[in-house]
Amino acid sequence: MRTETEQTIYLKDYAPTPYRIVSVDLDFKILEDTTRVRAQLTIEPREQTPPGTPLVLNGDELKLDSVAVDGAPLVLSAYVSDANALTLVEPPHRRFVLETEVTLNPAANTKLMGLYRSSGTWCTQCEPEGFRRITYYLDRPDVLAPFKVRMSAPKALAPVLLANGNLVDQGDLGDGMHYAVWEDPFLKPAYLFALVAGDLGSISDSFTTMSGRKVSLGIYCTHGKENECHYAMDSLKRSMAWDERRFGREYDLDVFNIVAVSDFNFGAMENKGLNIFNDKLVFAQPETATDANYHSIERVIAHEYFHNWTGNRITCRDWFQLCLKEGLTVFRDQEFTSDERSRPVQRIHDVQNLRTSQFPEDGGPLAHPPRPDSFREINNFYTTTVYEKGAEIVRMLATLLGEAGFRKAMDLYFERHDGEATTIEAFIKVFEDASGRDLSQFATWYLQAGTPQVGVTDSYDPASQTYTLTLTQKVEPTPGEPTKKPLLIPVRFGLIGPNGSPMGFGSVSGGAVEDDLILLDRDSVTLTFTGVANKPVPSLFRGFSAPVKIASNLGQEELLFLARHDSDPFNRWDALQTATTTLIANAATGTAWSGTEVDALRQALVDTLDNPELDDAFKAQVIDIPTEPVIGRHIGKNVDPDAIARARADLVRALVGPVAEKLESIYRGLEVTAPYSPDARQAGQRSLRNGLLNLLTTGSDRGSDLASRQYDNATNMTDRYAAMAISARNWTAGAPALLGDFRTRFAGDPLVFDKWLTASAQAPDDGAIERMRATLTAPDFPRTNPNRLRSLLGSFVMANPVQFARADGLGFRFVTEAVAEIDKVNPQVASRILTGFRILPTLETRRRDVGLDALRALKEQHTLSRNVSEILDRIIA
Ligand code: 0A1
Ligand code: ZN
Repeated sequence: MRTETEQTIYLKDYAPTPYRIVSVDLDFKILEDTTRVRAQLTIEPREQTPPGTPLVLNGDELKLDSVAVDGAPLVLSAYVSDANALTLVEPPHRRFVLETEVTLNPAANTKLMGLYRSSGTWCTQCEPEGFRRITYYLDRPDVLAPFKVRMSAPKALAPVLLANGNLVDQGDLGDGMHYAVWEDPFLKPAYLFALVAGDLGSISDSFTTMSGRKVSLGIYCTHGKENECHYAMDSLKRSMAWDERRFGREYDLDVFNIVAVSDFNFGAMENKGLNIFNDKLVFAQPETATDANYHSIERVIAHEYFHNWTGNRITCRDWFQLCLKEGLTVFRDQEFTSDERSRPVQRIHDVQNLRTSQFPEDGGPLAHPPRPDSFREINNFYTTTVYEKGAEIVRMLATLLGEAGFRKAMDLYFERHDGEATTIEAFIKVFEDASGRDLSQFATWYLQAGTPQVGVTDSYDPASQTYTLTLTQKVEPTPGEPTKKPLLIPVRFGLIGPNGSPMGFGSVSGGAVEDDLILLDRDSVTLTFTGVANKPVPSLFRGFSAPVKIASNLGQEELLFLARHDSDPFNRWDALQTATTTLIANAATGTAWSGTEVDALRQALVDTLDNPELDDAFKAQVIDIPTEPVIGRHIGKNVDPDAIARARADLVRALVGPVAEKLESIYRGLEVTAPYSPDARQAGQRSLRNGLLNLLTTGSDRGSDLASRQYDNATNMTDRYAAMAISARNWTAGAPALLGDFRTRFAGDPLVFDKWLTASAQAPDDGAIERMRATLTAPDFPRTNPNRLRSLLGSFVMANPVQFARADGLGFRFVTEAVAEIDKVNPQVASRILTGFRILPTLETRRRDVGLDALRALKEQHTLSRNVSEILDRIIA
């Protein structure tokens, strides 16, 4: 059952609009209950447009109050209008001004797209298609125009009036009203429009650019939260300096403002000169924010700021090109964080994230290419494939071109396309022109879905001192793509000799090798290395040089050898992850581990902990045992989450048992005594200590008490939250008490409530669903707030397979029922939660069947949004 249109949009149908928008003048009259929007659009036909071509402007839930052309009201026969469009049947064949008026009710806008109210503040979200909920417009990213915005509002309700660009006028209007006029000189697509009106506090600062211009910086927030905005401000200034240093990019307006709001569908939005943020990515103080929160704030502040060049100055021609701005900007924020903190630690963090969320997407029913060629609902394509795989593709370009070559290409990109709305093809062309390389095969990364699996076999011939390495690639079919082309896969590699040091070789033949880079460009490549004195251990995909799954031929002994000797820190980490995953996956599917294997793995972990040369953050990543969803993904089919959870806990117990005392003493020695600072070193120390607490809690009977003690004595949220979350995830004897205390201790702080919701949703106990149901149906649960809903339901579907994928179907049904309710309020949040069902094809039959039953019931019993229907149909198909 459904009502919304089911139309599919295709990239191949792209055509420019027949009319251009020359300039935009907007006038917002904001009153307590309604907002009147008057738009004056200066429009002209393109040269090729035949006279009499209708002009079709997009709308969404709009009601037209009046329409005029060049000041004269239009007669009824001259236009057609409904909620979704305004059509001028025969517009003048010259430049003209179209004036429309609509009235909005922002308080009723629970979809949080367009103009809405969040805790009383008026704010906007226009990407991708929210502007059409504000006024009739050519709402697509290739329509670029200069905007002038006048806004008036009651002074008492909205002393702060902000929009894009520079403030050019403001004043009093009498009757308690005032106004402001903002002008943005840069051409922009409507999705970058923003407006904020409200009673807000703020902090301010300034930044002097490399050419000596002074930019005023402001962060606006609810009164009383100003003190929690300083880390965001510091991150902003560091981002601005970094983009100058690393990419030669300078900020271009006199003002840069950020506003924190509590109701927001995503993390944040890069509106020109006026970024709007989910407040969880702005507010931080040690008592209520964790190190991970500080880390995300720094990253997202940088991400949105970097969009000013990659996204705003150069934008996307159409929404199929989304990864043009997103993949590139994620790559840039990852690089920023690597430079600001530790490169290997950041790389491991990013790859963990890729494997936890992107690989499952790419290997399941929701797989799609980073540059898709059709969609029903564009909001469903703000995915980890577009963002994170998109970033990996840019990283591979950087690997292929080298640092100087990459910078040269980026300079050419800015020079050639500044001020344009462009495409992935144009982006790749820049890299070809700057490097002289043919990247036509490489481009397949953007056009094809699925994670390649790379197979490895090798042999050594002592008589001729030759080493032979064969690499193969294969991509499983994905929805709509039964056959796959071979990709150009850059494999950064090294050979390691028996004594653990790097090994040279004479020559190499059989394939393309550039220094330490193998270019795997066919289904299979066999390389012959001569002059190899001993049998080497190959270290492949150093730094995770390509987003692939490696079916390594290395046994545990060789993996542990790499973990000890590889000069590449990423591969040291990865070798241990692979060794651990293999043991757990085998045990969960019936092949028990041997005592020797566990002893060897334990020794490798202990040696890492004892190594004085490694930093704490890295050690914490090494001792982090792969999560149940990651192991499930590794097994791939007939997955039984209970068996995985048991095997994982058994392995941790076997690993920890004999060294529990030692681990506890390291844990005790790592307590931070200095005053809290979110810096990488201190945060790393806490993450190692909490990683040990996690091991001890899963693997020994010491953990429960240690965690409760840590919870009670904690002086910051990082330690307190870790103690509670670890207790909950292991459902220790102390867990219910900690959850109870946490909830009351921080009652009244919504962002801390989110942490409670997450911890509670991830607990694997059989009471989890009842607890969640009680929370969700409590009369005071803020059921329109995306953060609350995602913290509870998003964490449940993504990180609690034991309860979500219960064989009795209770977990699935709980979620589909919640999704049906949420869909009525906010379709974007509902469809995002539903994507958790993408694990169905990997599950054992019984669970898969009850999961499909729940989805079919959702489809049959409810009228669903386009967002939810599209995801549902793709999973059921
Ligand atoms: N461009 C933003 C992401 C974003 C997308 C959609 C939104 O509302 C539906 C909000 C933000 C970014 O990459 O940060
Ligand atoms: Zn972005």
